[in-house]
Amino acid sequence: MSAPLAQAVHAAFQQRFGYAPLLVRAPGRVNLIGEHTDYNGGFVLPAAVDKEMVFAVGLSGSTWIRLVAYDLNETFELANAAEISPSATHWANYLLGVAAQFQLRGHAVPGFDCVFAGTVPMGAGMSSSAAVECGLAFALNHFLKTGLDKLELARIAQFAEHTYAGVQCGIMDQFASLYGRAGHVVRLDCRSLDYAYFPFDTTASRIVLCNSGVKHSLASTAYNTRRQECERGVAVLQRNHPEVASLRDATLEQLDAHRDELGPVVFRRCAYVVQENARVEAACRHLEANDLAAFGQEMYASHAGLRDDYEVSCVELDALVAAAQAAPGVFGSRMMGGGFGGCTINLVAPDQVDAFIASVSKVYQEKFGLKLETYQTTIVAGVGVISSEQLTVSS
Ligand code: GAF
Repeated sequence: MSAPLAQAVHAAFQQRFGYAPLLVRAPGRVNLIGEHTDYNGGFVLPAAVDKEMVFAVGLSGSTWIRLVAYDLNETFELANAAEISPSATHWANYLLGVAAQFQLRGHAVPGFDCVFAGTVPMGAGMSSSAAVECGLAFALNHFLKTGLDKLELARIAQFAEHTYAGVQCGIMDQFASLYGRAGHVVRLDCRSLDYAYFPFDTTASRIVLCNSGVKHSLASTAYNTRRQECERGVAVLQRNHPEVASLRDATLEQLDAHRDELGPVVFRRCAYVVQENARVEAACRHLEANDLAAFGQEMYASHAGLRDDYEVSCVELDALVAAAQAAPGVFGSRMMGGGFGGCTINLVAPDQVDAFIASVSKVYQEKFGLKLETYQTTIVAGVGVISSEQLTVSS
């Protein structure tokens, strides 16, 4: 947690609103493997990381909602908290959508004040939006004394994204932000919502993110189209296999048998999802066996599927993965998150990190004339209160 950032947000709140807020931190996430599987009832393997959003929140004592995006130096105000609706102010929707979800569940939301800022890069596939949603959901749960568990808060955040951001996302990002555990990745079964933590030793393998700088727009129809294509695939399979409730239940043999009815595009989308689920399960076995080389091979295969069959990569991400594959000390590399830009995730031997960054940056500069931004991340705990001790730590 960045104490200076929390101090700045705290001070901005005090100055603007004149009373003491609750301070909350909400991390972004990485996903080691299992992409576009969450909304198909499949498996994912994310972790919360040390790129975080920080919130100062308090009840305003009136009907006003007053929101301050500290990084953007922008304010949004709504006179009556009982009349929340989607706004033309893009960033405010992630917060308003969360408050609206509490209301939909029958919890009256009084006026509140919120200042937020963060270090999760926007549009980098690290779930800055989920961090924003989860942080406020956590704070409102505290103030409204609603006593909702973390799973319900994740759902609130996910549905805020559906309704106020227009992205029919799965639950991975919100789950990772809320359920993160320091030093662990979490395997989530997105159908049963069972989960298990696996230790991930970042001293044996560093997690290095390479930001293509290409902005993905999850709200762009491409993400929602992928989801619809998967649903079409399930509908075709169900005619012959009523037990197939989601692609999680489907097999490659079933897909092959109905290839003509599915059509080439839907076939490829579905085949990718079925194979990616198998890769997550294999990857977890490799992690338990401490076999990072084998784990990395699953990552490369995941990228190939995302590029060729799911078609959510782009030339910049493909070039970054190819450059990583050619660099020394890299266990695995792939695009991460929704796609169409954002970051690659790379597992790199600690003593090779500098050489890796230098060589991939050089390739990126030569190929695209772009300066590559990279982040070395550590795995942290999920959403929580920032204590006064944490706030006063000097760093
Ligand atoms: C985005 C979505 F928000 C997630 O739910 C998930 O589908 C991911 O893309 C792809 O795995 O981050």
